[in-house]
Amino acid sequence: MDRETRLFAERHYRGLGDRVPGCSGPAPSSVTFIQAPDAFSYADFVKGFLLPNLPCVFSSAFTEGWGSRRRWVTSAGKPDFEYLLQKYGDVVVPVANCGVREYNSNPKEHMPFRDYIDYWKEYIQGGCSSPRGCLYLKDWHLCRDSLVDDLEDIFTLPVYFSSDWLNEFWDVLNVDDYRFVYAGPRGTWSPFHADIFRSYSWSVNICGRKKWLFFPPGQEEALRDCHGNLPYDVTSAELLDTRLYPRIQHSSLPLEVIQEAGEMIFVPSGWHHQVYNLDDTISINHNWVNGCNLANMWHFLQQELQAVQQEVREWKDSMPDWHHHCQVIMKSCTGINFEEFYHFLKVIAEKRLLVLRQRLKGDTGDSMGLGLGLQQAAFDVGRLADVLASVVAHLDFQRVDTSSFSPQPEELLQQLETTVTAAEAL
Ligand SMILES: O=C(O)CCC(=O)C(=O)O
Ligand SMILES: [Fe+2]
Repeated sequence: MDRETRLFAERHYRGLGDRVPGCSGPAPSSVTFIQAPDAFSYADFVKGFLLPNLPCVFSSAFTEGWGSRRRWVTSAGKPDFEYLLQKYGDVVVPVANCGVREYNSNPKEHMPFRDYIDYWKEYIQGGCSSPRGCLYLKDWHLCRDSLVDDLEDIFTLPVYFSSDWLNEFWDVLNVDDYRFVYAGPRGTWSPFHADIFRSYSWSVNICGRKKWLFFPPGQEEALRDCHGNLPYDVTSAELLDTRLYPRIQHSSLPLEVIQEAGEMIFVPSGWHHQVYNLDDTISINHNWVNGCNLANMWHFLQQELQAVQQEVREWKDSMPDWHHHCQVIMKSCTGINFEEFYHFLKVIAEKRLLVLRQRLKGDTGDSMGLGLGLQQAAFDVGRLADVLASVVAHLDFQRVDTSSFSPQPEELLQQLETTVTAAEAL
């Protein structure tokens, strides 16, 4: 990140004040298509898409050199089953059944990749149908689970998506990640959802095509049913029933995007979407959070806690550890609670503080951990300080037992604020 972009981004967040970042209002009528890698910088992406929280599609030229595009795909543009079998046949992968609804998702099972490929071939031979249903290989953590040593060759992380704190955090802990492979025949699809923790996602079609239906943040409200639940399938005829969907007349049409083979799509924070594979498709998708959507994640976590508190409110007065139990329930429903969110902020903050303090002392020797550069690190501490200030001021965070936290949240906030001031001159 250059200094001018950092100042631009800082002004953007100052201008927002306490409002949650993101675009509101009806969907734009089309998505921006970015043709040429040489003519599109990281700063262009930050200013044009990350800050305004708008989707875009990058041409296949951006993924031209990827090993997966060469090796996983036949000359006819189809998945190279033989190559994939030889490479990953024994790996156990998660598979969802698109034909069966379980709440607003699909039931998942695990099977060897080999068995999934057998199913896929059968499904093609059956004219896109199988007695086993419509199976979709989803959320395969190829990087995390892989014993293969040539990972870099599969894909190269595009610079636009390289400020990725979620994966940076998990890489430090070395237990998990949010890097996935999706693979499925024509007809497989993902039900209506917004991404985990209101993260961004990016997705590249290694082969095949996808149709995306997008709704900007807030537009999903008109799609809620009479119980306040979001639909499983936004294209369902059920939505025309105004007794079931009382606000449907206020809904606007989704932004429809066709993503071709090799193309890369940016999914902004909090945009609900539904996705169809139009052909036999393999994609690589990552979820990511950084300084630009950190406040969205924090806002989402506050909403999740509120929802839990609402659900169990009748026990508030009779249960001594009620607030603690709400955090435990939140952890099991959302995957994270306030304590873990603090831990996430702490891990990233300490890494940024380390490099910035070295630089501020005049030590220019070690560029380790700088990633997108000094200006990006300075921007990051500013966003961390803003969000941590809001966390520390939150009543429910004040109820969390932080006695074993090191550093103490107020102390970390102080360190961040001191560094923000010192980094202004950088
Ligand atoms: O490709 C799919 O089926 C879903 C992908 C998705 O939801 C995402 O990348 O956020
Ligand atoms: Fe998604």
